[in-house]
Amino acid sequence: MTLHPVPTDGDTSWFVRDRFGLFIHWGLYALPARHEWVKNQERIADADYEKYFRHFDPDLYDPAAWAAAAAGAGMKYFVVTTKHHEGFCLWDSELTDYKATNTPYGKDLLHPMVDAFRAQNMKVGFYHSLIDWHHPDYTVDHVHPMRDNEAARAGNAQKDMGRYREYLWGQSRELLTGFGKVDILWYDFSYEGKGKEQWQSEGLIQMVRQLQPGIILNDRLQIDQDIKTPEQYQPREWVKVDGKPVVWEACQTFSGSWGYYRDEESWKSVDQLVRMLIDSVSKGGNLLLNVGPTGRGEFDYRALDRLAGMGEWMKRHARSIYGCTQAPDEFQAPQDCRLTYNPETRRLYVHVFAWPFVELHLDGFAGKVEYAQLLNDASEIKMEGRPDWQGGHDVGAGTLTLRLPVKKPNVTVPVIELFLK
Ligand code: JFZ
Repeated sequence: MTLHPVPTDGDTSWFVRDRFGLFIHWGLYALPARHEWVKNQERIADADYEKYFRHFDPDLYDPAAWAAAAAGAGMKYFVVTTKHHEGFCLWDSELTDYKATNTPYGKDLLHPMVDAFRAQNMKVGFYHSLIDWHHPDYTVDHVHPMRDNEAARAGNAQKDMGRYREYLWGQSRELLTGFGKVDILWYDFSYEGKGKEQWQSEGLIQMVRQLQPGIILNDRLQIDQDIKTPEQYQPREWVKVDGKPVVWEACQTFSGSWGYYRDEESWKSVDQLVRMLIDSVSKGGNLLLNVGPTGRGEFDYRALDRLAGMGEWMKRHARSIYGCTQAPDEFQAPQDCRLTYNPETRRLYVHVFAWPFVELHLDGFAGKVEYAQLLNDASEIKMEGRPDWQGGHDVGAGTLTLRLPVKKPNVTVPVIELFLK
């Protein structure tokens, strides 16, 4: 049978249909352009990091263009860093001066973004960092940029994490009351000493649910909520908690870092990215794919190239993604393939990662398929049982054999649509 994830408080009904979202990591770290953790990695003091605040001026920022690029790729929701670990805020928060409106740019970045993505019918998600390397009351520990600075560590005695918690709650309240319906809140992250006690996660979750009933909450407050968020890896099977399948979303980068990283050369290909999206859906999950916009406010050419390439594929294959999930157990994917399944239309999709020579053998499918076609051009794929020539070579009785064209169709990943009986 088809697997159903364990129900939770948030409304995940749209989320498990939409499957594909855009992550945006944008902040001052776009200027050093060498990782969103640069302040930490290079142990940069506030006074030295200040130069990025003084020079932040994304004059080419055009959120309508971002939203169009995302929608064109087939993405249905987005999640943007309202604040990352560096502490800089994209919106005009009343609780800090460390925000976009006080940079040379001088304007709120978040409202126009939310409007632009909503105009593309995309759902709205906020990533919000629990960690804060700028707030005066946030204590210096082993994960802090000033971890090796004795004076900074000594300063902990004067700090009050309770005040930081009020700031965290207060900003959460701003984000959940000032931007209309927020569909996802993606807190990040917790560890020993900076976790549910410090954030008072239980109360925070209550407040969030009261302000935005139905909102989807992630799993990084040290109390699991609606979704699990495997990061930078593809799970080998449907993600489970206590042995039960849950709603999950893999988050992935184009090139390794989340913030804009000019010199990174490890960009994934369109082909690889499309396969990652398929792979997630074939295991009942989503893909949240990240762009790190530049300090001028643009998606760089490599990101635009990948988004356009994915859109080219999605244009013809979206129906093997939206509304789809893992195939029922009785259908096992053949070698080099992934299966997805739409339980409403009862169509099964065979995604062929490596194009075989003319025959694709589907063990256990015999007698179950009414019609088969290539999804990209709706051309019929002929079906056979056991071939009667060459002694049926080595094909067993329960096997359905598809007769494929010799040449791989001219698409990134060809998909065969099977109409079940
Ligand atoms: C976190 C962030 O630190 C990172 O910058 C990015 O925003 C990503 C989506 O989320 O990444 C993590 C979080 C936790 C761990 C490692 C990376 N961890 O616990 O090892």
